[in-house]
Amino acid sequence: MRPGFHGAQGWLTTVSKGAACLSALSALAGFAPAAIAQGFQPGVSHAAPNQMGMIAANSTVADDMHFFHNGLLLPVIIVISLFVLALLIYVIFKFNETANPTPSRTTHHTGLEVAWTAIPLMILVVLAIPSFRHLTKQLSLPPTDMTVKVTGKQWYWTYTYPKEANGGFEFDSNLLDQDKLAAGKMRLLDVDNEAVVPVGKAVRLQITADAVGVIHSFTIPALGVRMDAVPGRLNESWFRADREGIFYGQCSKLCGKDHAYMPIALRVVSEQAYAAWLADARKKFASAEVPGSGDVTVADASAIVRQ
Ligand SMILES: [Cu+2]
Repeated sequence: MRPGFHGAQGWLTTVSKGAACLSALSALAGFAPAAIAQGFQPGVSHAAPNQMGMIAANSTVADDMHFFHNGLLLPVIIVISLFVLALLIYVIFKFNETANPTPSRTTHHTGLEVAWTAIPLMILVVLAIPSFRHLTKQLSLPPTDMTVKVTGKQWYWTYTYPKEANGGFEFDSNLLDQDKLAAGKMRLLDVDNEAVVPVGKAVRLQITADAVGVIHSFTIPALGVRMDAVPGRLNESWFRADREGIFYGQCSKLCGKDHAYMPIALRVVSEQAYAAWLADARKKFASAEVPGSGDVTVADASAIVRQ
């Protein structure tokens, strides 16, 4: 979390802290040691049961989103709701038939009409400014350290690590067999091949969909990433993970019969662990040699997904 957001978010992070306590308690009780060992943390990797509020932020973009929602939108809507409730209660008691037998015949009040137009307008402007600022930050890529290309298919994801970043391979990431889930594995979230990235590095995501497929949406809430995967189009997004662990997401565009069964599992590891994983993955996925490119064109993207 950015230092600047601590104050504004203090009372709002209570819920996530509660979730962290619950996970600590369950670990103490020997409830989920395997899951903890794999970097899984309820409320951090994925929403905990009965969790309120959002999953803990793990990138500067997600921090901004949390601040915008928790620090600005929520207080504004609470004040407006309480104000309207107070007006309703006032009217019910002050202007009921017994208290006010002869009602006023006023139909217009210029000052009031200007006020109830101008004040909501000003509230919207106040909300729009940080909203556009956050959108710009989310969509303008800073200088990135590496690129991962993500292709949404029916119904799984393919991750491509371009040659320039010591990659040159790609692999499919499929939902695990739900009937044979190992202990500590998350139902409907864990996959056979996780995407892996190093912690603290700006990762550029190039997101597209199978050229002959449908539209998907690549979403990882903890990292503040959500981007449509559209056939024939290469969208970009980015994130910089603040801490290690496994972070889950799901396809967020209704894309067909197995929409619910194409989860995203992204593991954030130390740089050394990432280098070791890269060396392994290059061997493991050697058969799926892909053209290297940090700037895969749409034509390249189609060629890759057709392989
Ligand atoms: Cu999908």
